[in-house]
This record gives sequence, structure tokens and C-alpha cells, in this order.
Amino acid sequence: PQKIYLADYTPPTYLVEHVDLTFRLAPKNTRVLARIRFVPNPAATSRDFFLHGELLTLINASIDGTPVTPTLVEGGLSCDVPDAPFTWESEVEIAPIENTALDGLYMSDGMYCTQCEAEGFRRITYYPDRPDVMAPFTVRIESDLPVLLSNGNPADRGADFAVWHDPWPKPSYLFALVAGNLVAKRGSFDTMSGKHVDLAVWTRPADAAKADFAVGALQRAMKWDEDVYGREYDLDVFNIVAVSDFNSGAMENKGLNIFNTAAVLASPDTATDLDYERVEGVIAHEYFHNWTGNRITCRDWFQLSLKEGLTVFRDQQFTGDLHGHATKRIRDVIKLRARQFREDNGPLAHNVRPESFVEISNFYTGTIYEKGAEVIRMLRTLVGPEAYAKALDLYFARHDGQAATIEDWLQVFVDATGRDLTQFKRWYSQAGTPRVAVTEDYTDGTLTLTLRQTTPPTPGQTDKQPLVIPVAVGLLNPNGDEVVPTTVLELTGAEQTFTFSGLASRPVASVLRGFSAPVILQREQSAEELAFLMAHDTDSFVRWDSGRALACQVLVSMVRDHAAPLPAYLDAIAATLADETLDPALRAFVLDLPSEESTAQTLFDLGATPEPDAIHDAHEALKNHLAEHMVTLLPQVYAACQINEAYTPDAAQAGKRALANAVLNLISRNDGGATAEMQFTASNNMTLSLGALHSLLDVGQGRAELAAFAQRWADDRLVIDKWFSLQVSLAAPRRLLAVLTDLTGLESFDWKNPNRFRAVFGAITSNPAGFHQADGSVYRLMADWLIRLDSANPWTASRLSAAFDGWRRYDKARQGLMRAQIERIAKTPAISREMAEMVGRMLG
Ligand code: HT7
Ligand code: ZN
Repeated sequence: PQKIYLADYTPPTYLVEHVDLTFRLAPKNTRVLARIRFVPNPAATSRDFFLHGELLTLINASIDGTPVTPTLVEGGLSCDVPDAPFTWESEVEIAPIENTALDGLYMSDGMYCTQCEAEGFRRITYYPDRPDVMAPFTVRIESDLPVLLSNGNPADRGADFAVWHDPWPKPSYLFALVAGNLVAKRGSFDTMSGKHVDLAVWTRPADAAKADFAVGALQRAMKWDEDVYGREYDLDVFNIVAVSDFNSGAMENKGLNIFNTAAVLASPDTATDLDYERVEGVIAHEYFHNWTGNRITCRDWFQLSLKEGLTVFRDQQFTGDLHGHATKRIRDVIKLRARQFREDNGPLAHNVRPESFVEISNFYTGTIYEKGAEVIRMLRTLVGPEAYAKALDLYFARHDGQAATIEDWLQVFVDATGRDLTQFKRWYSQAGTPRVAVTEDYTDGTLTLTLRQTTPPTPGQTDKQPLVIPVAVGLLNPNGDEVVPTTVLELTGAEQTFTFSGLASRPVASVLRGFSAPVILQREQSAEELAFLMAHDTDSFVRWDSGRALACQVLVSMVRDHAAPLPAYLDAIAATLADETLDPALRAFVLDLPSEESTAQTLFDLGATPEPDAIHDAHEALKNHLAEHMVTLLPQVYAACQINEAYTPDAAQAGKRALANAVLNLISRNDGGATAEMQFTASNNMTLSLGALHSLLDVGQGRAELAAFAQRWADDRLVIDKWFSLQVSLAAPRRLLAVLTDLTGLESFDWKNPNRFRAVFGAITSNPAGFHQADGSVYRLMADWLIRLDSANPWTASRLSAAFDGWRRYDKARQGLMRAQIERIAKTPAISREMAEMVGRMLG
């Protein structure tokens, strides 16, 4: 497949002044009439005219009213056109009902909806489908369905048509259309300049009661963006639509966000506390795109992180401001390490700004999103919050209405602060997770910290240059008092030393506070020192991460040396759990052990070949040791976490429920699941029900509860997705194949629905010992299903194929088995371009 290179960028030959679209909706034969005013681009180097188009049947085309016969080529058409402004008209036919890829115009539950990012608009009509062509759109929808929506403001409505006008120039990937039998939960927002905005969250009638929370979340996001970034909304309406069949979480189409039902619907009995936080976070994320993505968009798809990294950073700030920065940061780092570090360590590693791709859809990754956000967080740390705010004001003022680049983004920081960012820019062009080794020396009241950075080679990039790494450090004296508050050390060389003098005694250094950079810290620390930081550090991130580092040491020695867990570790966990001055949410996090996947990576980094069953057994054994060690403490903590008030998803209640569920998981190892059964029966919310079910399955119980759960929630697809996931992620490793076979044989396993498919095959990565069964049976089953899904929905299939990305870490036999499946996928006739690129990269 053909690769596209960043270096080959050329400006569009024609720009678009205005677009008029008419949709005559019908499931099998929708007609799309386009009237587009083109003008020559003075910045262009040629006058070639090419319009993207895929899976379209061209009915007719004309230029300035004269019929033309364009040349149809793969991926679009070309045509002789004037070297002057002209009006292009075309009519095409498409079949939304046959669109199982969910890209372009498709149908879900009888409703028409669209997904155009990144390159779906070309499946709707012929158009220069690239983000640097921005235009105002007028859209007429003809249908007798009751709700007809598009971008912008409503302009006209009749019995069987609606017209929408979007005055803000936008790229085609932000186009959206929805038509269906929907109901609205309404609200409003008065902006900082007094403009009234009507808000609506549209759902199927059966889901109406689950949309209230989303309206409130949207209002909170709108207010926060005004207060913190000075960004005001710019249309009269803001619509959100919930769709059951959707490839990702949500889409920021101008004025008409389209959401996966999983990312917008919430009610106490069907959504967990984490779901609530996610719903609010995704709503905020899509809303924030109105400025960082829509008003200022990307010049080309290589700049994807320009909008995604920045918008993730903004939604992280928002959730932290609303619900507490400590827990938010820990959650984000857990996700970053699981998703992005894994990617950076394997064959799919790529730059935050890639330099080439076959399919941009394969680059909606942890690196573009989460590492992109980390890069912006570092920039803010380095320049300080005031300079960051000044640079952002300049960014909005300078680039509003433009399609910008990473260079434009960095230049506003250069201009606002005078700082040279030449070296910092390497974060965008160098893949891989840097390792920062820390050594220390204490002599005569002076602590010398030596920091050394290295970045391992990644595919196509062997030579790595030093990066600018902000390392936030604080020092504690042996009593646990902070003697040097947080100081940001700027590591720019391969090796650098930093001194702290005038110290009365040898301090304990707390390093990488707040996870100030997306790096792996390499530091020899004794169990005592880690336990000390767990107990005393003022930085909640290092406090938690010290517990993680200790757990990691314990797990490695359990796997490698069959050692018993260190008493110092068990005591430190018990002390943290018993500390009632600590936020329950933070106490819950110390019980959250590193995943089996991360233990496998740690062992691999230490030169060992990870053995998935041994790792699984060690994790189980450690949980049993913890349960035994805290046999009297656990029920006390559990009792203290009970809540008598009505359910709210706020941080205080959510923290207590998180702790109750974490503790319950260990209690179940002591009481065989008796307390969990009681919690399941008594629960009136999904957080506690699911927590109880999880604990029961973990100890081999819960069959009756699983059946009751399935019966109660049979009509709620999102809840049944949880039911599927839980069984896959918690299956005993040797039973996973049977569980998968049973689940995929159920009538309710609607494999073409991305949420359902992900609920099963996305959950496999949380069960590594099951996935890596030595006979390769689960690899084979997974590959079979990926091939099947690829024929219907390449986007979701190719993303899930990344489950195989760690294949080189394992023993020769497993490597061979995994490689065989990856090759089988690669050789499948008619495999999609998306999947071909993914498996090609994995085989390297
Ligand atoms: N910007 C949106 C990306 C997205 C997407 C990409 C490819 C295929 C389907 C998709 N749905 C949404 C979502 C976001 O980051 O906000
Ligand atoms: Zn986004």
C-alpha cells in the first residue's frame, strides 16, 4: 500500500468559498447533491484539480452549469477546470444501510448518522477531503424522519426537510448529519458575552432518562473553557447525539457532536463512577475541540496531535479541577503506561508527529493523544502557567480560522516567552520512551543527583538525541518533613548533575513528582526508602508510585526467585490503608497492583522471558498474601466506606466506593465471596454491583449472580457489554478459550457492533495468561475474529489487532504461534489497507 509523507505536503490547488449540500435520504439509495464554489489558491504550485471520492456512484457533474465528464480514478476524480473561480455541481448515490465500516454516512438503529474524521467525507460526495480546505456549509436534509440535524444553526424547517447553515469555515472531516426518531434532553448556556445557546442531548426514546448527566457535563465544560481558557461558544445551538454503533468514543463535529452511547449515557444503576467521570471527560473533550481542533484545525493529518494532544491536556486539566488533581493524575499515568508506553516499546512505536503513514486511521493512538498531552504538560511546566496562558492567547488570536502546524504551535511559545524550543521540538520527532537513570551521592550536607537519559531504538529510528526533560524533585528529611520543596530540574544533556547543599542530614529524594515527564525512571531504591516515600511524601503521585515500584519489585522476585512478598511491602500497604487522613480514592489506588502485562514488560526489560502463567500465579499469590496480612483491617476499612446517602457520582462518594470495591476484592479471598454476595444483593448502583461481581468471579464464584445480572439487564446493551467484558478479563486462563467460544456463540454477540466486539476482544489484553495459552488456541481464535471483523469494519479490527504487538517479548514457541497468526491475517485476500498496514508494521 502507498505511503504518504509529511515532507510531500503541497497546498491545495483550489480553495472552497462555500458548500451547499442536499441529502435525499433513503437507506439503499441516498442522493447527495453538492454545489461547491471553488477559487484558485494563490499559494498553490499547480492547477491540477482532484476531488476525493470513494464508494460513490456519480450520477452527473457540471461546471458553471455545463455538464462535464470527469475522469474517475481510484480514490476520486480529476477534471479540466478553469483557472478562475467556478461552481462545481454533482449528484451522487450512496447506500448508508450497507455501510458497516461506520465511516461516512451510515445507519444505526434506524437512524442516519455520519463519521467523517479522518477521511469519511469522501464517501459522501466528491470533495477536496483534506483538513486545510475550510469552508462554510449549508445543508438541506430531505426525509420524513422527525429529527433532522446538521452542523451550525437551524435555518429552515418544513414537514419533510430541514436546512442548516454553519457560518464557520470548517474542514470536511467536521461535517455531520443525523436523521432519526430521537428525543432531546434540553438545557441552555448563557456565554460570557451574554449570548444564549440552546443545548440538546439526543437519544433513542428508551435512553432519554440517561441523558441528564450529559447536559450538566456540557454546561460545566462550557463554563470551564470560558473561565480557564477564555474560550466562548460561537453558535446558537449545541447538539449531541448518542449512537449505538460507533467506532470510537465521540466526534467533535461543529455544533453537532456525535457520541458513542457508552460515552454519553449515564444513570446510577447502569453506569459506574468511572463511567460518569469518562462521560463528563469525553463531553468536555469534544466541546473543547470547538477551539482546539475546529476553529483552529490541522494543516494535514501528520499534525493530528496538534488538536488531540492539546485537547486531551485540556480535558485532563478540566477533570482535575473538578474532581481532584491527585487521583486524575494517577489514573492518567496508569493509562499512559498501559497504552502509550506499551506502544512505544514495540513495533508500533511512532512519533507524536509521524512522518509517514498508509492509513491515518491507524494513528489515533496513545502516542498522538496521551503522549501528545504529556508534551504539552511539559511545555507548561517549563514555561510556567502564566506564560502558558499568554502563549495560548496568542495561539487563538494568531491562528483562529486556520489550519495550523506543530511549528505554528511551538512558535507562539517562542514568541510569548523568548525561549528557544529547538531541542524541545524533538519530543515531536523522536519516538520511544526515554529512560532516566538516577544516582545520588550525599557528602557533607550536599546531595548530588546525577540524571542520565537514553531512549531505546524504535522502528526506523536508531539514533536518539537527548530531549529536554523536566524532572520535578523534592527532598524530605529522615523525619518525613519536606526540606526542599518541588524544584523542576531541566535535563537537557545525556548526563547532568544537580546539587542541593546546606542539608542537615542525608535526605530522601522524591523524584519525578507529579509525573513531570513521560519517562521511565531507573533508580535503585531500597524497600525501606520506597515505604518511607509511600508514607511521607507530600507529592501524592510519588507516594502512590513508590507503592507501585515496590509492588513491582515484589512481583519480579516472586516470579523469578519464587520469593515470598517482602514484609516491608505488606506493612506499607497496610499502613496506607489504615491511614484515615488519606483520601479513600488514593488508598484504593495502593491496592491496585501493577497489571500482569506491566510485570511482563518489567521482566523483559530485566532480560528475562516473561512466562504469562507464572506472572498470573504471582499476582494471585500476592493478592492472597495481602488478604491474609490484613485480615482484620480489611473489614474495618470496608465498614468505614459504606455510604448511607443517595447515590451521587461525586469524587467523595466515588472514592469511598473505589476503596470499598478494592478492599472487597481482598476480603473475598478470605471469606470465599460471602461479603461480595451481600454487596451484590444490596447494591443499588452499578459501581457496587460490578465491584461485587468482579470479586466473585475472581474467587471462582458468581455464576448465579452473572445469570441474574444478564437477565436484569438484557435490554441494556451498555450494561451487557460490561457483562461480556468481565467474563473475558476474569476468566481463569485455561478457561478463556471456552469462555470466548461460549460468548461469541450467543445470539447477543452482535459482532458488527463495535462496543460488543470490543467488550469481548478488547478485554483479552486484560487477561494475558489467557491470551498467551501455550497451545496458541486463543491467538488463533482472535485472528479468526479479526479477519471476520476486518471485512465489515476495518477501523475497529485494525485497532484491536494491536493485541499482538508484544509478540517478540515471549518465548520462541509463543513467538512462532503469534507470528503465524499475524502472517495469516496479512495473507488474507481482500484484507483492508488499515489492517495490512498494522500487521505489516508488527512484522517489521
Ligand atoms: N477526533 C475524533 C476522532 C474520531 C475518529 C477517528 C477515526 C475514526 C473514527 C473516529 N471517531 C472519532 C475523536 C476525538 O478525539 O475527539
Ligand atoms: Zn479529540
